[in-house]
Amino acid sequence: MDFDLNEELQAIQQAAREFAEKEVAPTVDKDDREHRYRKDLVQKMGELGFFGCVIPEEYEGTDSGFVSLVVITEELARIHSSLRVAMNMQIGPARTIVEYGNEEQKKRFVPKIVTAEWISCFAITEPDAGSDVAAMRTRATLEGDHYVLNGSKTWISNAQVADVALVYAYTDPGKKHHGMSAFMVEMHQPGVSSKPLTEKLGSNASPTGELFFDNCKVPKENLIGKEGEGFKICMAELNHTRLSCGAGAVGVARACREASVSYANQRVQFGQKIGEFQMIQDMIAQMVVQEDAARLLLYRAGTLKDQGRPNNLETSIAKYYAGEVVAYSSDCALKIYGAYGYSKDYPVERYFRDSRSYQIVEGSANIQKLIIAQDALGYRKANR
Ligand code: GRA
Repeated sequence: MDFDLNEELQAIQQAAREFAEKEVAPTVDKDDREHRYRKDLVQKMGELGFFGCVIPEEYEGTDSGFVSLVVITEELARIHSSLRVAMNMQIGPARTIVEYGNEEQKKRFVPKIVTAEWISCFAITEPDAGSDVAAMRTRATLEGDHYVLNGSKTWISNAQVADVALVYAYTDPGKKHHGMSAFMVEMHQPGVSSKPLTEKLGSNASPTGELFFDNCKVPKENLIGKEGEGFKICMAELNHTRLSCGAGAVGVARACREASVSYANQRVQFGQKIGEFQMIQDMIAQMVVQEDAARLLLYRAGTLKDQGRPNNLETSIAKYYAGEVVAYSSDCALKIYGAYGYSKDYPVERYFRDSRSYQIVEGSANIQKLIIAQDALGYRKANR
């Protein structure tokens, strides 16, 4: 097994790093403080092909694969975790349409999402349906040549800036999860409205909001897959977005490790660099090992996806572990920086705030553990 990135992946990594360091880093603190969504940067990411990595070339993708998705997302999140979210919002719907949509839908939606001409999002969560996806109440009722969508979604990244959304709703609630369906919904139309959510702990430059559908008409042609396939499609989408979410966690963990190493080599206390104290070394060693292990788990899951092999279990393992790693690393970074870590003068307080999202989004840490443990115990196979 080869643990080095091949030349193509190295070039992609270099391009993503250059973009993040040159174009994102200069304004990252200001963007975070001012809660500024940088559509211009998202569009630049589109131009650079970042959103096309798991999309075939005929739909404006680069088809460089899921490992490249991990590589790109890590580089972005290392500089600004909020931009990691943009990867999922464009790639989640685009890839889902590639996998489950018909030819006409692929041609109509995918190129515009991949190039970021359209900002997109996906809408699963509702006030009473978080981990329990099947508890959603949004309804889509077929009336002639269109569905009528009613309901509301919450905690939706990009809700207030999106042009299109992949929305999950019940077409036949009596059938429970077998009665759920997936739709592409154009956002600039009567019956759709949004509202920003109150201030969050982190991910400040990534907008989050509520979506409301009030007798919103969705053409029949916008049903993705078949009626009743929504739950399966949703799980498949999450299985991909969890990978780049894990990669975002590793990016932030790496930023914590790099900052900690640098500070431990500068800060002098008791007549020596604090890096020379073994208790600091303990933290540095654990940060290095955990970051490395998380990245390898992500590469494994990405490789399985690229090979078209089952990977739900490996993706959940990688996503779960990366979320734990970034929580630990950001905690260590704060301890190593001491009072300066607690101040807004250094980026570690931002890393700390952003890090917390990774144990929550795209299936919480407990949901990943549930998937992993139930597989191990033989109750329910994760890979299907
Ligand atoms: O046997 P069956 O025909 O009834 O089918 C069952 C099962 O086999 C049925 O669904 C099937 N199924 C799947 N099919 C294909 C379950 N998992 C899969 C799969 N991976 N692929 C029902 O199964 P069940 O076990 O009874 O379902 P459940 O109790 O609802 O449990 C499923 C589970 C808990 C794993 C699921 O609901 C889940 O993953 N929940 C977490 C929800 C989540 O991840 N939400 C994320 C929201 S989006 C987000 O966070 C975006 C943030 C933005 C950002 O920062 O990135």
